[in-house]
Amino acid sequence: MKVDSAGSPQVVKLSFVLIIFFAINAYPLERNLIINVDHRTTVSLNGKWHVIIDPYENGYYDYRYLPSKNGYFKNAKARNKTDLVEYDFDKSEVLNVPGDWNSQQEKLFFYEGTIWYKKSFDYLRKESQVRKDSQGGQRDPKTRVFVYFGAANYHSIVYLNGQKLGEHVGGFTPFNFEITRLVREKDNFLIVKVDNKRLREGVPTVNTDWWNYGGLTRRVELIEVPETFIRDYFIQLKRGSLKTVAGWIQLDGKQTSQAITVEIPKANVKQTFNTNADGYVEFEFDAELQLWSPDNPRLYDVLIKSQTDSLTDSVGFRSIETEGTKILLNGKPIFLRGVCIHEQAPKSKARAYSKEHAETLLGWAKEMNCNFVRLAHYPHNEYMPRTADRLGMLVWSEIPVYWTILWENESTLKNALNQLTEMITRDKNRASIILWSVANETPVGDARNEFLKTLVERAKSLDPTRLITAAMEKSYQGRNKPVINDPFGQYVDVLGCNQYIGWYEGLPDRCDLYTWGTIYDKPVIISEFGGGALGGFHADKDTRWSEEYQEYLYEKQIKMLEKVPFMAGTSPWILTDFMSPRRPLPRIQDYWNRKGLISDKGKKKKAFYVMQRFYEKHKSFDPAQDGQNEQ
Ligand code: GCB
Repeated sequence: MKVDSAGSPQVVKLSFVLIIFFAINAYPLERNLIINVDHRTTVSLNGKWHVIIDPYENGYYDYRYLPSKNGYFKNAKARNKTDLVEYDFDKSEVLNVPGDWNSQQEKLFFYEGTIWYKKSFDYLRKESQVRKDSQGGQRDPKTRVFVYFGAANYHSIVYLNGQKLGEHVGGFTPFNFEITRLVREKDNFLIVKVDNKRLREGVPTVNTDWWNYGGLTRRVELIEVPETFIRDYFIQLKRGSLKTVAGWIQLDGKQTSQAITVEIPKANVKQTFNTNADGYVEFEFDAELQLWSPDNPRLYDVLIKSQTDSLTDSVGFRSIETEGTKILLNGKPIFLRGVCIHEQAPKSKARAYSKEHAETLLGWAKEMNCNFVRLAHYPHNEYMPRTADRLGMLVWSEIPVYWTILWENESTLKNALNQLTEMITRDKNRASIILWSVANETPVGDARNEFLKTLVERAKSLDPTRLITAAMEKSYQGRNKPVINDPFGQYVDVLGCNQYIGWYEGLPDRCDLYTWGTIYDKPVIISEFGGGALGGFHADKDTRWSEEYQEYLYEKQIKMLEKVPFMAGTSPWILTDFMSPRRPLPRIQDYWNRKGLISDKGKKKKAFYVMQRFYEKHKSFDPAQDGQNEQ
């Protein structure tokens, strides 16, 4: 085989064209995400999928490194004994979906690259009176069918029956493609190329502190909807009000002008509105509602009925605002008794994806007396905010704009904006979510400020009801005065501050020396603090990695933080140990970040009880009353 040298001008030019191509196609120009999948007619494609591990992307590129017309997505079979086909999905191994690949096979533990997934299925439409074309495709169907992915990490290209449906970039948000005309009654094959290679220009970028779990990490569903259907809607209390419900509805399909009713039967609400020629309507009405709160997580059935479709959701109503350094829930100050959580499945080396995982993780947080969780560092699966809604847990939800993103790269910004949009689109009706976070520990600088400001503007335009935050770092005014003065702070409603005094910065006693300050009249959440301990390792409080060191560190931190008058909440790092390639120390870390308050085996460490007691004692904690520190 004759192959061009890799650096030939032709190859360089083509790669450039390919980069532009991906940059344009990976982020949908139109918003088309279907929300509230749980309440729609769906058929699950979860289960065993055949996979081909393809580190050289041989199923995608030909030997000239051009996208091949006959890649693995064709699902070819040798038809006779002379045929040359060098792959066979049906003879290949299988992986479970949902699920990351790293935890399913030893050989995939560190794998970063492409794996092809294939699922075959038959599909009988709810509307069965459809005419068939010569290939078995369905003409003039009365319903529409979509394939929906809860998430796939990181870059996915999706094909049905050999034809490309589209692609998606970003490992933590959902996406869907319409397959109405391609799906057949028999023998469909859905093929997805999933590539989790880390990219310098990616979001997140190459360096993070969590495992880069690859694959179809969340559920895959077929969704069947009427020809014109309710694709998206926003229904929450209007900002600043405790009784005016405001929002909008977006139809998708040809019959755009329709009468739509919004009903909340338990609140005696029944209102009718008319969508415009774009299938869109904004609405507003007053209602007598019991407000949602951690103490009373009241959810109402909301029914949205158009002439062609109807959908229900379970929605809570509450307000969230700030006043000076306080956060107000339903008009009253609330102290956020929080904890950070990674999407690490409890007691396992896998990424969490299920309702049971969500219940365990949030159940542990409840046991610690939390009313708040910071879902770090990316949007978690939808069961988390849904479960938080039910349990009465306030939520900080975040996109993976983490550490050292390429601030000046246009496609990086587009990517971040797209992930932010998808996160807000999916979860904007969850009462539990009070904060959208646009970044974590990003280095101060003009390009970064501009980048993040653009994200804040987008978040506010998509959702005017919630507060915007970011986890930032402190600096010092003199030796013992940490101060919150990141210039980006001016653009957020609530300041997050991560600090590791007593772990990365001195020993726990150092906490005694510090008096905190801020330049902003805004609430501050100490969004991370903590240190590592190997569950079950006991020694004196000066011995690093012992539970006693961690316990002492927490005691000292709490003593320091209780005196910070502008603190509106804390979310220590972190609920459970989580896997990270940055943590190789043998016999202590073994690729686990050990800062969990609960071990990888599900056992509570001593520091867990320190937090539990602190939160118990301070169920109505108000640092502005209790604090002695000056600003
Ligand atoms: C941080 C990061 C978090 C890390 C943590 C640590 O500041 O925000 O992602 O995992 O520190 O353990 O060092």
